[in-house]
Amino acid sequence: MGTALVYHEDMTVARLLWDDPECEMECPERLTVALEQLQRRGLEQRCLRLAAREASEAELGLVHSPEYVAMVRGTQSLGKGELQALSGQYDTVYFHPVGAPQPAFTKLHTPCSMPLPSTGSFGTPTPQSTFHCARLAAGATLQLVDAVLTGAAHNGLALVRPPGHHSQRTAANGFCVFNNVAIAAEYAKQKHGLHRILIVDWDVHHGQGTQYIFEDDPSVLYFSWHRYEHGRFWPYLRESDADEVGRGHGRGFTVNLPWNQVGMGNADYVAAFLHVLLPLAFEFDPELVLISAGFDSVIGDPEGQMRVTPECFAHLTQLLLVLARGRVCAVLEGGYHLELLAESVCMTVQALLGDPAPPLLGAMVPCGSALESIQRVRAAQAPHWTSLQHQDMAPVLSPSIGSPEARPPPPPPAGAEYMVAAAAEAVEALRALLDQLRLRPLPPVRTAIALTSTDAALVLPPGVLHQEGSAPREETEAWARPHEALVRNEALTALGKVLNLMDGILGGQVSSGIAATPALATAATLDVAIRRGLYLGAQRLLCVAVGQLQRPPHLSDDGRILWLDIGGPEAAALSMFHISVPLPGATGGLLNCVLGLVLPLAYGFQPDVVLVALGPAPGLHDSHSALLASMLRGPAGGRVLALVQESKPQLTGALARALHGEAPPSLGPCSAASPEDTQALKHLREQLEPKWRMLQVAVTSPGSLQSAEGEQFAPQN
Ligand code: X5A
Ligand code: ZN
Repeated sequence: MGTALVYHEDMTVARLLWDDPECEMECPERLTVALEQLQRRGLEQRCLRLAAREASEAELGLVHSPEYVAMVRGTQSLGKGELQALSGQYDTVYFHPVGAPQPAFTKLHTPCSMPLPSTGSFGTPTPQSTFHCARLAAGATLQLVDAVLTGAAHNGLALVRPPGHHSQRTAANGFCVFNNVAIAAEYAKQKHGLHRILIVDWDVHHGQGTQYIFEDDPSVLYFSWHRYEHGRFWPYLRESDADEVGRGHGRGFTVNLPWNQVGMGNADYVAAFLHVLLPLAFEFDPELVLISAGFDSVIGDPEGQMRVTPECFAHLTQLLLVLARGRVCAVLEGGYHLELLAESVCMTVQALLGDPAPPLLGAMVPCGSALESIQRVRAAQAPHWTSLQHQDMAPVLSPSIGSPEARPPPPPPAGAEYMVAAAAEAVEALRALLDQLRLRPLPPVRTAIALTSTDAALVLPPGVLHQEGSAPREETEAWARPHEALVRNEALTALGKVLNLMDGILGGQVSSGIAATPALATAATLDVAIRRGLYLGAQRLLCVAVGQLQRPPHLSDDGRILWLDIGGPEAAALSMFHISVPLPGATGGLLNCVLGLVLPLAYGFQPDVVLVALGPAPGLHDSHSALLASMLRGPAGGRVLALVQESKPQLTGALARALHGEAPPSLGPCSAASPEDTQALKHLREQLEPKWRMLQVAVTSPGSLQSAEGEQFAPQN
């Protein structure tokens, strides 16, 4: 079990053979640089490597018409001139002939060069055409789905080209020949009997091909964000806007989040996941998640012109891994800046492997245009999704898009030279940030657990280490001093281990830890852990206290500690850094609380470390605690310390697996939030939104955008 990586070097053969500035970016090096970087980082070696097979004609027929498949097959008998003419019949597509001269570029030795299966009804294998490559791309995706659905792998990535998401039933489009992800979704339904599949299209372009294929199908939830600019960006479609929600039985199962400006960054993307995709995804409860994983939204990409940094893809992946019991298949789509494509692919694979994601750097404040888009899609989808109902306070803005006829004609494509220059500039700006990330290597130990003698028999998940070390006794006593709850020998022993764990986490030896404490010592231990964290130099510390844990009275309110009490007596923001919310009763209420409050605050605060403490009466199901713990790995770069009471082996085991990167158990179909819980959350968010901008799901008022800038407490990185 683990992460599958599906690839075949034959997919590097197809390339553009004539002059076409719009098509030349879709080049073979996209695959080779990505694979090379995976190898250099030692990530490829950690994956279960699978050689891609070709999809059969029947498999292509799950989505495409027989005539279209025959047309693509027919390209094998055409010469270069005829192919160029044929390519011109489609929008931004090129076909590669059979037997064209191999370009001179360094071939990688890949582990995937096993012989191809014979091609059955397709006759003699013709291993150099677009047809062959495109069948491998679809086949690779199917193999990945097979591996994940048979349990041979937990999750995986298919490194493929040509990409797929623009391809339609009877048409190639936007470099795409066969719709790899759509074929895989249909295959998962028919061959594996699945009923609910989520497709997350994070490529910067709208996967209109995928949208058309599933627009009336309620068994496939299709989510896409895309550069749109009010319809002025390719593919210039009215149906890419937020008000397209699907048709017939499929209404509510197409979710479009159009970006009307370029330059969207990490805060915008994380906000879109927390406030749009994830609430719907949990309510949908998918059995499988397919990612149309294009990386053309990364900073420096000439197509996207966005500002997302590569590590954001680790966060997006992690956020999706809590769905469908972690059955996540990522399939390459676009991505045209070679270096940043490779970096982003590495980040995605790292997250799939369960490594903690590097912290997101830079201000976590979504921009006004992103909020406007988020608001519009929430309004369009609210009739179809319980989780969006009764939540928003701001009135819905009137649509800003005119009819497609009224929009100005598309500008001429930017010259390749200009794009290269712009990309180079953006990458330079990013380099300092990337270097900063590399200075903080992954800790050698991913998860350590400190148990008391009561729990010594607990069977640990594989890979989780027992932590026996302790701070010296005298030192521990000195730290414990004000607390009566810590005078007992057992409590002191446990505290010594907690201090040692905290040192390990902030010192970079351990990523996350779990510590058991004797009953009634949890609150005092938490207090000491906080003080120790500050003493060790933590600038910002997030404390999530669940279930009757008193906030230590002397705790400073200077912005270094954000105290979040889940299960407090009432919804109250006593200050910007002291927030209390009652424990939601239903699963739906808990999800609203986690996605709509806890995670936006956590991502906005950018803590150095997260402390999660489960008090005497946590009132949460173990599966809910596990979900909370695994989602709180994101904001602090994986640095989480969880405190639990001893003698709760189920809970302790669930937390250990979650912090170690295992997918939390599925929550199943979720019950709707109670009106009281929804009210409480709304009340809190109203109070906190002006300060904590990641909470916003709407532009407050048209004029307030500029003046609000810079008001948020700004973390010093
Ligand atoms: C897969 C993908 C982009 C096509 C751009 C056409 N296609 N201007 O990223
Ligand atoms: Zn794209």
